[in-house]
Amino acid sequence: MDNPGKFYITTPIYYVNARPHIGHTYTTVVCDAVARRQRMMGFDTWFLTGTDEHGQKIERSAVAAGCSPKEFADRVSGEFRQLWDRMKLTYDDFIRTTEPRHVQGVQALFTRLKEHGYIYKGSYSGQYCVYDELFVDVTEPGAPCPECGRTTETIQEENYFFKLSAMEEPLLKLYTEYPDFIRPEARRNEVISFVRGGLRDLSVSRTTFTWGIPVPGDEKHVIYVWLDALANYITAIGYGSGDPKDTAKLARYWPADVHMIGKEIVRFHCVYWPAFLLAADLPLPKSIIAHGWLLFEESKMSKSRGNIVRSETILDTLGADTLRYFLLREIVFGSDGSFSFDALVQRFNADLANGLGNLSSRTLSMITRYFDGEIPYPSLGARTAADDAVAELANQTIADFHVQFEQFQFSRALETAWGLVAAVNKYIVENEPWAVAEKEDQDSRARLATILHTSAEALRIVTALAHPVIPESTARIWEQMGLGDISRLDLRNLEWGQLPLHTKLGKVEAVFPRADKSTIERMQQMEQERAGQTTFTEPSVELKPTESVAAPVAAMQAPAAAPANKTITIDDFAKVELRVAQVKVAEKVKGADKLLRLEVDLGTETRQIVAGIAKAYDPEKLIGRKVVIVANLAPRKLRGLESQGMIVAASLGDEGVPVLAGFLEDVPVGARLK
Ligand code: ME8
Repeated sequence: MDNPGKFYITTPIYYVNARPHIGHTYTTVVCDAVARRQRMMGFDTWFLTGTDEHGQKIERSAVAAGCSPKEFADRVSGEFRQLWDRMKLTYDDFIRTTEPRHVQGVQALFTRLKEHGYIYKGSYSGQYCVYDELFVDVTEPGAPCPECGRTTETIQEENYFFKLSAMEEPLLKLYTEYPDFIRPEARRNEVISFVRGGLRDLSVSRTTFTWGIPVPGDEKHVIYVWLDALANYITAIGYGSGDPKDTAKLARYWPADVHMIGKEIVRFHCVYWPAFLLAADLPLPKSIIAHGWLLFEESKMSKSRGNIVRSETILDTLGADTLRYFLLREIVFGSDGSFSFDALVQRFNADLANGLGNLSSRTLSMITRYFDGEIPYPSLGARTAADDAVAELANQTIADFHVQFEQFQFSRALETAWGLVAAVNKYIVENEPWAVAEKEDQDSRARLATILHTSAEALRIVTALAHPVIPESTARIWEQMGLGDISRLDLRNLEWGQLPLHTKLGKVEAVFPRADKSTIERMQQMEQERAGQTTFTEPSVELKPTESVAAPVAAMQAPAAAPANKTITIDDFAKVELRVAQVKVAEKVKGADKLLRLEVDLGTETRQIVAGIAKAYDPEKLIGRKVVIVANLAPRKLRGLESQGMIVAASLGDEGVPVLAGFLEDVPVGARLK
C-alpha cells in the first residue's frame, strides 16, 4: 500500500485562566478522532495540543488566585493534561508556552521578523481588551470591546510594531489562490471582508506587565501574547532549536495540514498567523478549520458566563465514548450546537445502547449460543437478496463515510454508519434467526449461519469505521469478535467479505448499558456540586455578618471605629479580596422585593451577585456602574440563585439603606482595593 505521507493537526492552545470544560473538549476530541483515523489510513500523524500561559489576563487571574503566574499556570495546565489523559486522547505532544523550547523559538521568530524588516519601534495609544488579548479599534477610553463587549483599557506605551499593513495584498492573494485555506466558506468570507477593510500595523510588544517572553535585546518589553501563542505550532516541532533532530522534525511536519479552532479566533489564525509566516518567509499551514460554539441554554458555554458543563461529569457517568459520540454526531460541524444532558442521554440510548450495542450483543450472543462461539461459515446456497442488500449497503457505507469524514462532516458520516446499524438490526428482526435456529434441518442451519455471518460482517465494518470516534467501546467489540487489537487495522483495506472464518469469539458482554432518568439527575447534581466549588482554594473569609449579609451587601457602618480590643491585623484584612467590578446586567428577583440579581464584570470573569439593594436602586440605573465587591466570599444561594460575592455599600440609618461604594477617579475593572 502507498505511503500517504504525513499529517500534522493542531488544537488551539488553551488559556490557563480557566479549567477545561466541554467546549475545550469538543475541539480536542474532534482532532483526536481525525488523528486516529489518519493513523488508520496510514498517515504518519502528528497531533499537537497544549496551553497558552502568558499575558495580562493570566497574570491577573494568578494575582486573584493569590499565587505566582507560574504556579497558577502549572496547576491549570496540569488539569488540561490530566483530563486529556483520562480521556485517553492520542496527542503526540503537549506544548506549554512557558517551556524553554517555546520561549527560544518565539524569540527566534521575533528576531527573524525584525531582520526581515517587518518589525519597528513606535508608540501605541489606544484601547486594549484584556479578555480577548486584542488591540481594538475603538477610541473612547473605557469603550466596550467590539468582540466581547467587555470594557477596554487605555494603553499608552512605546511598543514594537509588526507591519501588518504591508500584508493586505499578499493575504488577499492567498485567500483567492487557496480557497481551502479557511474553512468553512462563511468564515472565509468574513476574513476576506475584514482584510479588504484595511489592515493597520499591529503592536507586538507590551511594557506595562512582565508575564511574557522578553523581546530579545530589549527585555523591558514582552512579546504580544498572540504572536507568542500562534508560534506554538512551529516551536513545538522544533522551530528555533539548534538541534538537528528538531530541524528534521520541523522539515517533516511543517506546514500543518489542519489548524482546528473555534470561530472566535479566526482573525488571529487567518490574518495574523499567515502574515507572520509570510513575513518570516516560512511555509503557510494548509488549512484552518473553524467550528462553531457549543451552547448551553442558548448562549456560548464559557466560564465568564458561568454556564459551563465539565467533561468529568459525563466521564464519571456515561464514559468518554458517549461524550465523543455526542459531540461528533449531535453537533453539525461548523455550526453552533446545543448541549443538554437530556439530549446526551437520548443519543446514548438511541444510537449506542439500542443501536450499535444491541446489534453487537444480539449478533455475538446468538453466535455463542448457536455456533459455540465461532463465527459461522456462510453458505452460498442459503443466500438471499436480503443478504446481498446488506453487503451492498455496507460497501456503500464505507465509501460514503470516508468522503464525509474527510470533509469534516462528522455528523453525516456517523449518520451514514448508523444507517447500516439500523439496516442490519432490521434485517435481523425480519430474518428471525432465533426462529430459524429452532429448526434442525441442514438448510435451516445453513440459513442461520448465513444470517449471523452477514450480521457479524456488518458489525465488523461499522465497528472499524466508528473506531476513531468511539475508540474504547469499539476496541471492546473488536475483542469480543475475536479480532484482536483494533488499532492495528488498516482502514484503507476495509471492505465486505474480510471477516476471517471460524474466528473464535471472546467473552461477550454488553458494551453500552442503558441509561435512564436517574442518570440525568445524577449528572445535573454533579454539575451543581462542581459549580459550587471555587476553582482555586483560597482561604475562605469569615465576615461577621451584619443583618445585611443575609441580603448580601457588605455594610460598612460609617464612621464607627472598631473597639481597640477588636482590631485586626493587616494580614487579616488582606484575606478579604475587594475588587472593582462593573455591572453588566441588573434585574429584580421575582418574589423578593429587596433583591436584585446582578452580573458584574471583574475583568477576568463575570459573576452573578444577588444583592439586597432593590429598594434603593433602579436596576436600569446600575448598568455600567462600577462597584466594589468582596470577590473571595464563598458562594451561597439566595432564592435559588447563586450569589458569587458581595457588593460593598454604606448602610445608612436604622433601616440600613444601602449606598454603593464608588470612586471619583476612573478605575479599571478588576483593580484590587488594599
Ligand atoms: O482562545 N464551544 O484559548 P481559549 C466550542 N489561547 N469550542 C469552544 C468553546 C465553546 N463553547 N469554548 C472554548 C484561546 N472552545 C487562545 C488560543 S491558539 C494559538 C491560542 C474551544 O482557552 C475552541 O477551540 O479561550 C476555542 O477556539 C478555544 O477553545 C478557545 O480556547
